[in-house]
Amino acid sequence: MNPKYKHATVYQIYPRSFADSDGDGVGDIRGIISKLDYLAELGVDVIWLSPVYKSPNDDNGYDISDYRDIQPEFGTMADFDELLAEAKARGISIIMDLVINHTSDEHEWFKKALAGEEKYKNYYIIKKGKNGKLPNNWGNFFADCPWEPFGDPKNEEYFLHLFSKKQPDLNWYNPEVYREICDIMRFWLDKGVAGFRCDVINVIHKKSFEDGKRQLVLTGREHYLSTDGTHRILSSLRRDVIDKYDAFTVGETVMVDIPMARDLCDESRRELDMVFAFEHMECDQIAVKWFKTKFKPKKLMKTLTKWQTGLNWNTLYFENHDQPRSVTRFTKGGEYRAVGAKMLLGLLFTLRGTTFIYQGEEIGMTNGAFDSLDEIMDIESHNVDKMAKSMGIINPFRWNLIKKTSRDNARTPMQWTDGEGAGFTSGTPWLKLHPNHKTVNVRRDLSNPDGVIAFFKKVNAYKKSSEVLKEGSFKELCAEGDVYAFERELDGERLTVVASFSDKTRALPEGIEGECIISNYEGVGEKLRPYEFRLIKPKLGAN
Ligand code: ISL
Repeated sequence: MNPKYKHATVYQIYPRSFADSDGDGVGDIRGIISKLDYLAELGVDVIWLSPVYKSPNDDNGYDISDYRDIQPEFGTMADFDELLAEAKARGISIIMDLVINHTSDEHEWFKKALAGEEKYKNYYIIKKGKNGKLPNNWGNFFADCPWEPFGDPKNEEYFLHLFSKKQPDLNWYNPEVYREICDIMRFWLDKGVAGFRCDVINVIHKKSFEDGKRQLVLTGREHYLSTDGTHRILSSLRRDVIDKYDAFTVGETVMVDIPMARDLCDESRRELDMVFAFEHMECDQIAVKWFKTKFKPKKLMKTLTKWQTGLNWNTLYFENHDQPRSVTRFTKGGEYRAVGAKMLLGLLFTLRGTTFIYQGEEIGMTNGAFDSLDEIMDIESHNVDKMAKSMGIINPFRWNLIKKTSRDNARTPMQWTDGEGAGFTSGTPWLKLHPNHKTVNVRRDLSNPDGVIAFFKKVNAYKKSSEVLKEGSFKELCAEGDVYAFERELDGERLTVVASFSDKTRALPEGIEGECIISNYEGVGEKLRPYEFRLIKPKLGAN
């Protein structure tokens, strides 16, 4: 693990929705530059920048048509260079999103493949149909079919796309693809970026194209999840590129279990520094993420403990651009929105691991206020609607499903002020603004000494100053009902954390006493108030 980034506070920016400098309704790089002082003030060390590369935008930049150019609506390469320099001047590093499972179908490689150039056909996964049918029975991440006819239909050739049909999967058996991606990585590292968040990195290598075992979703995944081939590619990328720059990588690893995660970031194998696991994000769903069920705190707490004790080093996150907002998912919101947001942030800074914050989480932004599918832009949500329709699910039910799960819930424009356009844009925002920006916004929160941001800063600064929080071991003390408590310990020094997931008063778990150092409430009562969070220095001899 690269020690430079182990204890960093990482802040994810989804450029489209962060800050718009030119009034076209879409966030951009100059907008980000204008907010760097704010990020420095929060105590952010690293920015993870979601894709800013040239893209036809079928999946908001995760479909890249030129890895060495900037999406014009985000600005120019000169803007990017300035962002990097300005961030550096404030002690902030930038990691890029590395999307190398697939390109856009508008990438020149795919265009040349379509034009019949064998060299480039071999950059993608193109297979013959089987007896007039598709090459295999696999599923697709976006509720679609993963095979699309390639070129002239009479050739009966199909290309694989695990995501949208505008995102053809790359052929990682081809050493040319490996060389191209190494060059792209060097291009950005030479500019001075600190590393990469590697998109769906544990599915890039497919070990066979046989039919898969029938599953509710993603039939066929046993053929590509964390294969030996992927391990080999990752260690080569590390040796040939990452290590030469002292860079840092965090892998987005879908459907990963603990043994897989251990292998992917095992120090001796030298593959990734750390991984994003998903299991704790599944605690309010039935079987698939599109079927949400009532949130059960115990399931979340038990899953957190399972990963804290099962994996030596975790990424700590509750939000990103693919997940609904945590304050909506894991608390009742309403009058408890701010206190709940603080409690969740408290956990992100006191569990063992590297803290990742998603834009807006620091003010407790909530799920979007969408009224119908017409207001949703996310391709995944539209595909899910089509799929549900084909299954005979009628509309109020379909919308109910999508409203809660759509990735657009996290993509509504950042709420900077209570003004028109929420201080995000002077034009018409690309995605509906949440009307609660009138009260939930950065300016207002900053002016409140008890605001969510003030709490964020306090707990972030505390973590930076505390070896116990940074390096200490983890031990669960309580995960009963809706109260979570754990201990962090280093060389005999201990800290205890208590967090309530209840909107009612709760008893403090037995045996927990000491001086409360940080809390999301005034004063310390005998009982835990709704969503109360406490960081406690235990009395000597207690516990
Ligand atoms: O949203 C999801 C998790 O709940 C997944 O289905 C998601 O698509 C998966 O985590 C992969 O995500 C990444 O790759 C996608 C892109 O759409 C996502 O935005 C990105 O984070 C394809 O590049």
